[in-house]
Amino acid sequence: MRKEKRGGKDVEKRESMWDVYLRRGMSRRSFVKGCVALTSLMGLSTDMLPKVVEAAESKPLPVVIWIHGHECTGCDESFIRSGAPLASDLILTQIALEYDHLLAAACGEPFEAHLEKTIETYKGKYILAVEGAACTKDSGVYCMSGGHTFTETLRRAAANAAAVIAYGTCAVSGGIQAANPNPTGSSGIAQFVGKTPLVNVPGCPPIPEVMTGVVMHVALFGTIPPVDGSGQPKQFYGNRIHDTCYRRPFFDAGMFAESYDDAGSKAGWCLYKLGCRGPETYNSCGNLRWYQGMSYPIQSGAPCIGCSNAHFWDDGAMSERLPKFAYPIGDVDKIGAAIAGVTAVGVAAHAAASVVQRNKHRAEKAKENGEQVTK
Ligand code: FSX
Ligand code: SF4
Ligand code: F3S
Repeated sequence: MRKEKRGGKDVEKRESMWDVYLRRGMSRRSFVKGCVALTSLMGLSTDMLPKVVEAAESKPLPVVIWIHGHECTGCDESFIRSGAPLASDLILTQIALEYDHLLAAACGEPFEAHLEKTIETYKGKYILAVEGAACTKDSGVYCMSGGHTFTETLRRAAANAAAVIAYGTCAVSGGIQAANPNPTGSSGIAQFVGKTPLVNVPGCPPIPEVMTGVVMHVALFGTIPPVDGSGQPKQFYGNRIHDTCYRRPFFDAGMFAESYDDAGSKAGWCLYKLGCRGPETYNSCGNLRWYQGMSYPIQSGAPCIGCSNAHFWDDGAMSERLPKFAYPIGDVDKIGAAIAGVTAVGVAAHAAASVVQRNKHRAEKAKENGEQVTK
């Protein structure tokens, strides 16, 4: 917030991203670089860069209120490790984070009073980020903060927000709290959001840059980004993990790791037989990865557990077993239909084709190395 003269009077003006760069003595070049990064993060073409620069120069920093329900806080932990932009840059120069249970230094009554003041002052203008599930059993008493149930605060804060972002699978569909037997009656937050536009950003945790892209889209353009039928930004949830997986050629060749640490796993063979849910999971992990593109579960040798899917805990996410659904190898691009229509014959054909292809590959490799082959 800074003061400016209007009609001879001092009035408070909320700073834009450019104002913050100026105040901090940062160069125009680094401002434009920041805008370029945001443009790409939002999935916009470079033609849109002038519009992003213009908005970042003129629009006030988006006020963000960030609340937490039932969860493990992994989503925020993921967010503060955002690499592009760095979380510190985002928080200090690109958003006005007014309230966050995890990151706030303040606590107690002044902190809670600040939440109420922020809701009142920025009515209809702030972005509400919500992590964690809504606890509904016994009027929500199993999740309270500042003397209010989480659901009460959520309802009030959502009703006055410009947009709500459900950040993490818990907020989207209940997550681990909602896993059977769901003792606290936990659910996703949608039923408490009312008519305010809602964007779902699932993942346990989600990729931090996805959250940044969504927040900045709302902030700079005043609308939520294009979403699919599940309310998820198309830009980030348009592909299955399987579609962008670097182990995919091994899936297609029928070459599967049999255990987490066998030679096949280390050589990058497909993790399907270890329970990989990549064929049924929509997320950007294969493209964006974590920690400035360093890695993601499959790259670290762990099968995708489908953490952006609703109810993935009840679907045996952590068990070493074949996925619930098995796919005929030729049908991987028609997965929705294949899930419903797959037959035992198709699965057997898949398995047989896999073995034939794998043995052929082994024989070729052995021949190259001048070795005997055992089947
Ligand atoms: Fe859930 Fe997030 Fe998983 Fe944890 O806030 S999506 S349990 S990473 O922390 O809500
Ligand atoms: Fe990658 Fe999993 Fe698909 Fe195999 S099944 S290609 S490991 S996403
Ligand atoms: Fe989750 Fe699968 Fe990505 S487990 S982090 S959606 S690879």
